[in-house]
Amino acid sequence: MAAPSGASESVSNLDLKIQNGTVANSAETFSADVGVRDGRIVAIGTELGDADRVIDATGKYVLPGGIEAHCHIEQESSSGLMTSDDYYSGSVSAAFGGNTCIVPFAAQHRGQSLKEVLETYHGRAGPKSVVDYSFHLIISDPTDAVLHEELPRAIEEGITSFKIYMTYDRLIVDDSQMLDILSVAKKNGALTMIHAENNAMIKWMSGKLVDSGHGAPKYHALSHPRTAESEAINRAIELAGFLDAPILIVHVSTEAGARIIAKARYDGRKVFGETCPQYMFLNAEQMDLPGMHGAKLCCSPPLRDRASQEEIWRCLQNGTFQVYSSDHAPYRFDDTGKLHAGPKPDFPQIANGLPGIEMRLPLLFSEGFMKGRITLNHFVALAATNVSKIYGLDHCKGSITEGKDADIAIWDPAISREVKAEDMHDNMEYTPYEGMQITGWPTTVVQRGKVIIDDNELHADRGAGEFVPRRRIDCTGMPGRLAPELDPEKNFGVDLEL
Ligand code: DUC
Ligand code: ZN
Ligand code: ZN
Repeated sequence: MAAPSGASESVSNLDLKIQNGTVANSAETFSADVGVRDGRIVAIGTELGDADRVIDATGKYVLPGGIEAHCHIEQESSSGLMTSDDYYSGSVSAAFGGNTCIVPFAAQHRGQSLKEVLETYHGRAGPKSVVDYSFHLIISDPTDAVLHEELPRAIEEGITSFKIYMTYDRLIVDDSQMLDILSVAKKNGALTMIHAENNAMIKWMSGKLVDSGHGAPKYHALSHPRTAESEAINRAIELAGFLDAPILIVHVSTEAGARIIAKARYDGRKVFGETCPQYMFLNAEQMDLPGMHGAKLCCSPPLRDRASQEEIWRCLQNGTFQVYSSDHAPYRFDDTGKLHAGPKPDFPQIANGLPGIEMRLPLLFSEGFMKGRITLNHFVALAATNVSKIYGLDHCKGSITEGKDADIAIWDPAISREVKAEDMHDNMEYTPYEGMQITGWPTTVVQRGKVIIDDNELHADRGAGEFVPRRRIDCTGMPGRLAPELDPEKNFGVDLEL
C-alpha cells in the first residue's frame, strides 16, 4: 500500500529520517520513510529531504512506540511494600520492550489526600523516567473532599482515569462508594478502571484452604475462584450501567468474565476490557514448584488452566479486549518482595504480582503476529493505538501520523531469541517467561525524535521522559443510556444532576 494521502515528498532539514521500512498503524500498512523534526513526525512519504540522522529500516517494521497502560512502578502496596522497580529501572525496561510511554498508578492509601499522592508520584517519576508518562490514580478513600474537590481537580490536570478495587481489605470500595466514584467520573469525563473480584469468596476460600493445611503458593490459584471474577464484573457493569458511566475492567482472566464484557458492549454499554500476557502464556500448573518457588507466579486474578489460556487468546483476537497490558507488579523472590512475611508464608501473605513490562510486546509480536493469530495492524492497536484513544493520549501519541510525537519502535522480525531474566532491564532476578523462544524484537526505539534505544543500548538520560496531561474520555460510538429511574423524561421529572 502507498503512504497515506498528504504524504510529503520534499520536506528537508529533518532531524531524523527512518527510511525503507514498512510502516504500520492500526488500520494501514505501507512502505514509506518517516521524517522527524523538533520531536514530531513532520513527513511520511518517499524521497524526503536531508536529515541529520538517517536510520535504515530495510526489512523492518516501523511502528508507533508502545504505550504500557497498566503497570505498578515505585508504588507502595496497601501494606507498605514497595515494588522492586523505581521509575528509572521500570521505564528503562519498558523502553527496551518497545514502549515510549507508560501510565503507572499513583495509589491513594486511606487518609491521604490526592494532592499529596500526586505530588509524591510526580516527585518519583519526574527525575527518573526515561519515557513519557502519566498516572492513573487509585482511589481507596473516597471522602467528600476527594470526590467533589480533589478528583475534579486531578481530572482538570490531565489525570483522567482512576482505578478502584472490589477486593483487598485496605483498598476495597463498597457498592455505594463505587456509585459515588462512578458518578463523579461520569460528570467530569473520566474513566474508572475496576479490579473486579468478589472479596467474600476470596476470603472464604483462602480461609478454608489455609485452615485445612493448603497454604502452599499453588493454592493461591484456587483461592480466587473464576466465579469471584465473573460475579464482580457483572456487578461492576450493572452499577456503571445504572449511571451510564464508562468503565474499563482490568486484567480479565476468565472466559466467563470476558463474555459478560462482550455482551455489555453488544448492548451498547460503555465498557472496555483488558487482559494481560500472564493469562495467555502461563497457567496455574506452572505454580506447582518445589519449596516457595510457586510464589513467583502469584498474581491476582490468578493464573488459570490451559483451556483458559486459549479462551483469553480468542477474546483478544475477537476484540472483546481492547487493551493488552503487562500489569507489571515486580516483587523479588526474597524478603524485600514475595517473601516479605517470612521464608515460608501461607499464600495469603505472598506479595501479588508478576514482572513483564519488557516482555509484553515481544510476546505478542512473536506469538500473536508472527504466528498469524493477529494481524500487524491489530498488534499496533493493542500495543499503542487503542490505549491512546481510551486513555486520552491520541492527540499526541498512538500512531505514526504527521503532527504527532515521534514515538517510534522499529521491530526486526528476523531476530530470534530465548527469554532470559539476565537480559531484562528491570530490577528483578526472574522472569515468568524464562526459556521461551520468541521471534522479533524492537531494535530501535525513538522517543519524541530522540533515539533512546539502539542496538541493545540505552541512550536516554534519567528524567528525559515528560509528564503527559491526558484528555477526557471520549465515548463516541458507545450509545449507553441512563437507568429510567434516573432519567428525568421517565421519572416524574426528577433531575438528580448526575
Ligand atoms: N492488581 C493489579 O492490578 N496488579 C497486581 C495485583 C493486583 O491485585
Ligand atoms: Zn488489580
Ligand atoms: Zn495491576
